[in-house]
Amino acid sequence: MPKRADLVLDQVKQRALGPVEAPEDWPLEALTRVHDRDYVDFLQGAWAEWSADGRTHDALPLAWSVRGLRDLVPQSIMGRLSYYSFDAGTPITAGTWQAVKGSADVALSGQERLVREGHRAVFSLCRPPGHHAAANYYGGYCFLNNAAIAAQALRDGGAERVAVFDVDYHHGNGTQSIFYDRNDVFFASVHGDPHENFPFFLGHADETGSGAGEGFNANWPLPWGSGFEVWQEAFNQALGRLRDYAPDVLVISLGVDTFKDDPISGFKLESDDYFKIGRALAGLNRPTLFIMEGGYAVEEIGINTVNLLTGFEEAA
Ligand code: 5XA
Ligand code: ZN
Repeated sequence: MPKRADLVLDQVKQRALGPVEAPEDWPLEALTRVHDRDYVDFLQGAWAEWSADGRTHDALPLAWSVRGLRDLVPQSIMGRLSYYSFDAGTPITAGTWQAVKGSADVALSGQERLVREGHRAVFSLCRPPGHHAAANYYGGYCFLNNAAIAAQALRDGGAERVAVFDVDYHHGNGTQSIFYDRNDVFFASVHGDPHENFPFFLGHADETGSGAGEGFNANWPLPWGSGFEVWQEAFNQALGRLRDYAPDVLVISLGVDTFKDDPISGFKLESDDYFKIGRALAGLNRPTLFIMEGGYAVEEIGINTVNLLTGFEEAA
């Protein structure tokens, strides 16, 4: 729903949060730093392949390789839609590649401005979101992982330690899996318990990283119905871990589907709570890149997003 981005942008402008700028076009190599090349090629060509046979409806997967089935890349476009996806809620349509490439460009341009122009913070109004997309699969409305692409670009630009803090209602399974065995990008997430929430198969508290990444992944799954007090306690614990990690740059996966009236989520945050979250994030005192993720309470999405950014701005 393009209106969602417009509503956020309206609030950014109304509250004069800062200059609004268009992104630059980035080379595909910036995407393949975190995504597999065959996956990016698939995304880029999927609609042309799908529509070549005269199909005009959205492309959706039909079957998945679950327990006992083989992990082979099928040849047909129908098979590869299944191979590269993990849910049935993320259709590919005529403008998908342009949209996801544009969204990644917004993230890449954001990190570049943060560093080059020495800003305290930059907000990348990415649409569609990215945190469910892994190195080689899409789902949850996400195709390219904007936060991970930006975090990697920050590393490549010279930041030694980057932290990604995901405050969206849903666990950022894609971001977690991309950095799971690394200690140069710390991932922390507060989210709805995957026992009862999408993405269901990642996001538990015992997922702490592997190999060199052991101890550099931290999850706070919370029950459906959690209000700000419960949420804030987990959030404060995450802040403590982030402070200990002392990243050179902080990336926030900013979803506002934690809002009490969000139609697909189960937390109970109020619009005013977002100011407090912004202030607390500013307390980490790091150059900070905000990457837009989810949020479906259409009337409030702009207000809540910009409340958080205003809280940050006032405290920074
Ligand atoms: O953060 N992720 C989302 O908001 C999308 C969840 C998709 C559920 N079908
Ligand atoms: Zn979400």
